[in-house]
Amino acid sequence: MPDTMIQTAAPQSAGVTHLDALIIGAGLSGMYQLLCLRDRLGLSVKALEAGQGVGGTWYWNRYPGARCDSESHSYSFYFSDELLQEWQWSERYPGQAEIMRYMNFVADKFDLKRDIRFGRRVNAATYDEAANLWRVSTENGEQYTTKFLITGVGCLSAANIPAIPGLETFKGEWYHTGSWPHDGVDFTGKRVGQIGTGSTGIQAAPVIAAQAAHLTVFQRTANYSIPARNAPLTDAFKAWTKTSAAEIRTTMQSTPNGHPFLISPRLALDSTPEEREALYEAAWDYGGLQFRATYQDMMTNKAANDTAAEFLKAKIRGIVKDPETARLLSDIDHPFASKRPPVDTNYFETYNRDNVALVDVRAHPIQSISETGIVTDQGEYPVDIIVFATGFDAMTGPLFKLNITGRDGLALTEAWSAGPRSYLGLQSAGFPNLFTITGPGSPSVLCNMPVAIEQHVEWITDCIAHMRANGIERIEADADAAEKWVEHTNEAANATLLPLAKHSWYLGANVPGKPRVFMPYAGGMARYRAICADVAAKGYEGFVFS
Ligand code: NA7
Repeated sequence: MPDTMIQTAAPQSAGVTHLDALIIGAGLSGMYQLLCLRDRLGLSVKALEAGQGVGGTWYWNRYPGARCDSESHSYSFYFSDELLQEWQWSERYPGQAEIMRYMNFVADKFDLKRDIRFGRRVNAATYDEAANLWRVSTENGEQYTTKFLITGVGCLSAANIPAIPGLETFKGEWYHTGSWPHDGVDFTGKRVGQIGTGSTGIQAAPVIAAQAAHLTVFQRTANYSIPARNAPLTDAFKAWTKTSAAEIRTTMQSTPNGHPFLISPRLALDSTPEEREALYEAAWDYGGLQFRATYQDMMTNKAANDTAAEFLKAKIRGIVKDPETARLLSDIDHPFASKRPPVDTNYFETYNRDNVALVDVRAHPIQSISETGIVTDQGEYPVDIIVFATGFDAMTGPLFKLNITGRDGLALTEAWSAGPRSYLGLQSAGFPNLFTITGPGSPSVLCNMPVAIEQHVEWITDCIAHMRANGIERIEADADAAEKWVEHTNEAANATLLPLAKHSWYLGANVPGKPRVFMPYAGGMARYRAICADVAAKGYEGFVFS
């Protein structure tokens, strides 16, 4: 038995549970990390989860139309061939309910739930330097100590509810899409106001409009969207995903975004306008995020991107019948895919319904919420239900909510007050033995999530195994290495068109007062994977062991 398999004797003190490793969150990240540390390394480990079940982001995001934009055969764990053979998705893109079934299937197959404590929201995590332990508490008063603390809290789990004056006086119902009631919301006969036209709002609006008496969409920034072309999977496709699993995994791990398709080597400006039109038309008909892969230079060359942007704006004008609504929807101020590109089912078509209206809140900002509606300088729009599809305090928000305090009383909020300063998105100087799965500075939201998660979890697992095999008690990112990584993260973003979207949550721009720093690593998942592997091969270069 390798010594990494030996269980640490757990010192227990009254009311405190001591662990080798504590994981926060039981979404894809937390579940796989639990499996790796418990079953592969033999550690004493628990996961704490605020929800009453596994699922992470999908546990909370139950809004109408909630569906993954990654194709189902790629929105899967690839670490277990057996799991890949046993699980079968039914549609091209998995809906929220099916993803929840998948998450529970995984949890049950690997017997994970016995080590997940549900209904536990972490409210503080403090590093005790003398003991080299993290002291973690939950809202319901539980206490834990742990050598390793690993966050799997997701990038998009802290709801951004804008501070609009008067919300507290509103007599109707209101909901944020990211904490949707489990029993659903009945829109029948109701006048609904939806604020926000990101990926979520674009999925929700068609479904709400089909049920509600009336839907008013409040748009601040017009957005591109590509038809998803969702459909049931054919038997032939299902069979192909089983026989070609290894090949699909290789493709996903070799591409910048972790999706199961390659980016074309073609350059947009090398094509004639006719060739471009034909390729864009084919990509539009095929549907989904693959549109972005039509040309290699789409995300690096503004003139190339303009060709795609113009094609998509023309599509909007072609679909939407009312000229003023079409103008507002196609008046898009940023390059295509410089904000997270939405994928939809009948989004623009929804504006052709008699019961749907669009309000431009860029020109006429929301001033307040009254007892009966949403108010701009154009007057009140009466509504019975308000849906906030207003996104999240992304990436740093979920970590800040944990109240993490590292060495010498340094709060994470303080350490990252000018923006996240993480080495590889995995660790931060001043926070020993704390790992952040898909943390800021890693590809995370720019990648198909399960691909990013598997890489991070496996890297963390190998690192902990290495420490245990070598009797190392502490790992901490070196401050200089972290600074260099932050610089590299900025360079990687600046080599693309991504920073040109001034209202993007990638930049923190959606949350008033948040520092404008490009947070995810835009250098590509495959490149990032190679960098992490190289760091480990060089004895964890840039980390300090003690
Ligand atoms: P997003 O993409 O952040 O979209 C939020 C939307 O809400 C966006 O249109 C915002 O406009 C709008 N918003 C936010 N605050 C306001 C206020 N105060 N007034 C008017 N409109 C506002 O969040 P999603 O939930 O759609 O998507 C998040 C990710 O989940 C997605 O990218 C996928 O990765 C899955 P803005 O653009 O900021 O002007």
